[in-house]
Amino acid sequence: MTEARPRLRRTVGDSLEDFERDLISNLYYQRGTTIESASGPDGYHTLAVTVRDRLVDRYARTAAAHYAANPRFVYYLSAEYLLGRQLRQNLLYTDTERWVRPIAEDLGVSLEALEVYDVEPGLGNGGLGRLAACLLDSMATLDIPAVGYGIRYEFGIFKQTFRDGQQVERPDDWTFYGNPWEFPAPDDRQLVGFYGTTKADPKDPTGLKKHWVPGETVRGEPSHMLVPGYGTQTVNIIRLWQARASRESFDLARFGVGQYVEAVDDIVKAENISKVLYPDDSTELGRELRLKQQYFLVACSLRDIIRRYRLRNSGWEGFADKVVIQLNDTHPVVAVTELMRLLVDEHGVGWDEAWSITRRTFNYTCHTLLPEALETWPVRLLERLLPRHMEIIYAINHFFLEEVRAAYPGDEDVVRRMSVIQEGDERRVRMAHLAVVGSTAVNGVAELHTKLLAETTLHDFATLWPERFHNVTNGVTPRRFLRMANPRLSTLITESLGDEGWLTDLERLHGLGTAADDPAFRAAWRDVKRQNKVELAAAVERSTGVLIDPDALADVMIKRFHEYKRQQLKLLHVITMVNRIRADPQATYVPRTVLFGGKAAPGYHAMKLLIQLVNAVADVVNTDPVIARHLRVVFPPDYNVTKAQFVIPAADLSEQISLAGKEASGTGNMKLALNGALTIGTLDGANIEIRDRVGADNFFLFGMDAPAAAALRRSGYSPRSFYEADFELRLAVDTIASGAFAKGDRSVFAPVVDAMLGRDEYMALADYRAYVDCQDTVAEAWTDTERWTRMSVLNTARCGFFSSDRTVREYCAQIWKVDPVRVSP
Ligand code: Z16
Repeated sequence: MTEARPRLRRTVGDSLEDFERDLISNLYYQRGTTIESASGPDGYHTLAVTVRDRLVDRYARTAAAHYAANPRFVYYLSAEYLLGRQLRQNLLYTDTERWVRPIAEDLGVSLEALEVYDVEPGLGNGGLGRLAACLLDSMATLDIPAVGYGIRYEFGIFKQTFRDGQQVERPDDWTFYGNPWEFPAPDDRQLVGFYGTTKADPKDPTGLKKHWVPGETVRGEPSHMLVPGYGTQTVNIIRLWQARASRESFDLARFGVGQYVEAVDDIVKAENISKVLYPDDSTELGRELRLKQQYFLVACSLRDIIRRYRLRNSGWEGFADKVVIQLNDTHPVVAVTELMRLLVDEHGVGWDEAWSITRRTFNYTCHTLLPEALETWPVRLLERLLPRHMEIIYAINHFFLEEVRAAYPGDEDVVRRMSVIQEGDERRVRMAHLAVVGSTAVNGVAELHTKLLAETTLHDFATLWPERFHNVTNGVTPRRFLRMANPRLSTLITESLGDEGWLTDLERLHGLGTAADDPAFRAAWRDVKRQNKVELAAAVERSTGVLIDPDALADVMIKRFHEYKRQQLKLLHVITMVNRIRADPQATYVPRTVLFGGKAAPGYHAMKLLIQLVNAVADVVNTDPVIARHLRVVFPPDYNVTKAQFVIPAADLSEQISLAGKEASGTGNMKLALNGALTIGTLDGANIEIRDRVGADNFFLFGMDAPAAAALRRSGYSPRSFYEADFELRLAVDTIASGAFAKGDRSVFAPVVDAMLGRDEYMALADYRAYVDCQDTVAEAWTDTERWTRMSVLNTARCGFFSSDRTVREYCAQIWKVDPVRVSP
């Protein structure tokens, strides 16, 4: 569809009358109902397709402009996307909300009432998936020709519920009521092979060309969703693949002898490939099905990319000039071998030329420093599942190690360290090494992350090929995370700056710097924050039953539960506040609401127990009349993009307290600061760059930096010595150990205590004192309302850098070397 030359004929009008007529028409002829009998879902679906049609019109013109220009395209390969709800975004991007409100009112429904049916596609875990969505938004906004490729998981990230405070996972059947935002494109289906054998090509003297006979084939069926740019005509797409049984999957022999049910088994097996998203955030899990998912994504997408290339081009010399592929983490890295296989085995390109094309086509973004998050796959598994790819990996590695040996004659240690194959009892393929070897550019996602990558994880590669290493600090889209999430603050900003230009030029927020000194502006700023908190309070009461005070300091920690992010440190602070109030109930305390949000991977027992402890502490705090006067703890279940859009605008304090050197970047930190929350944080990830920009006076810094943390670990870290040396810390840990949060049962949370006093892998106890003291400084600062507001305004004013528009501009200039293509109205 993308490539056909559409007739440039308008199909939708651009007046309110047209919109209203289309709504009625869609209700009748698409939904098959009437105004009188329409249900809520009928209303939602009708509105959705009516808005969608406005984007289809732009998409058709975008496809035509791209066809005519035959530009260089960015192809973003990602196993995860967290797009968020689509309805509000598309109303904003088509500027139709102003029509929908009066029409809906006439019909006696509200937009808010319809929006409850707008299901967020939860096709990702956390930061990496949401970053992919922000980058796509910014690429479209900057008129960059781009396609995102991903998997259409039938079940996205699980829904989190709490039973007796424990996380219980429920399946996310997100398409149950249908998805009005996607277009199936069965004509563009692809066949993907697995297993089987390889045969030599008798006519190939080099032995590098082979023929793969797969043992199993699966069909990939694409559908696409529209990705509109803001303030421009460009509408790009994200293409998602779903696995379907291929004709070969039907076991015809079995059908013949009446084994109908057995024959259908293979269909089920094939369709399982895209059934469910792996719910693991930054922990490797070497499961065969996951590797199948990765190859499925890669195989379908590369064939589609080649199909698109061939619509306007021929020959392979120009391929890497028209195609740039960005690999989002190691998940799609098998693409390096698949492109080699397609070129060498299927298209008869010689190995060297194929390698040159491949290397020039790919770039790789790394999102972690945790060794356990860097994927490795057992050689045995690859040999079985993708036999030809394993051979290609050996060949790539062979030529690569020749290069290493030439650079470091006699140094077999460096060869062992750099090899794509990790030797040992179970030989494994290091996907990050394969990615670096097969790419032109490799990037980290924040300055510290890139620096540490080059010094540690990828040190040998950064030494051999320094020119390949880049930093591109992450960003967030100001459309979703400021304009849509925080309309009140957006209006105030626009009034102050004079126009809405900041939405696509976020550095213009600097213009708020002077307004920070205007008491009337500060009062208006506070008023917005308070109204946002009133709204959040209502939502929190609905979901947790707990009342919160909109005048209390809203202290939020929203992110996946992971030991390195240190929710346990936050909890020690909460318990310390409880103990202080208990010890002196008459003293004055700054009223606080601590809000937690986030999921733990279903198999991550330590973090699931910590979730249970957070809920148990919340229970004790909120039901003790003395404590609840000063402190509330709430944990609304199922934190996701939709909930983020409610919480972030209401936050006063942003908790970014990971152990320095562990959080690659963070992006919630950017969203919160942009919405005027002050950060309490360590010198980790992008926190450093946030602090550099907002100013040290407007940021609450505490704790060890990365070198200090590394030094403490080397010197033999003992959490017990910190426990013994600090009375309040000891009391906090002992309070957990006493069973105070388990009705006196000391055993329930004993593993939490043991983890703290035993290994304390992420050295929370070492940073406890600095953290609690820093929180006292925060409380003190909060009492000076005018000063706090000024700091809040300056955070927003100085965070323009963290727009994903800037991130995309940097990718374009440093890595992609692509130019925009304008689409005429
Ligand atoms: C993920 O969300 C991230 C890293 C990773 O290896 C796997 C997943 Cl699913 C996150 C990082 O933890 C975070 O620091 C970063 O901001 C985000 O990716 C986007 O780069």
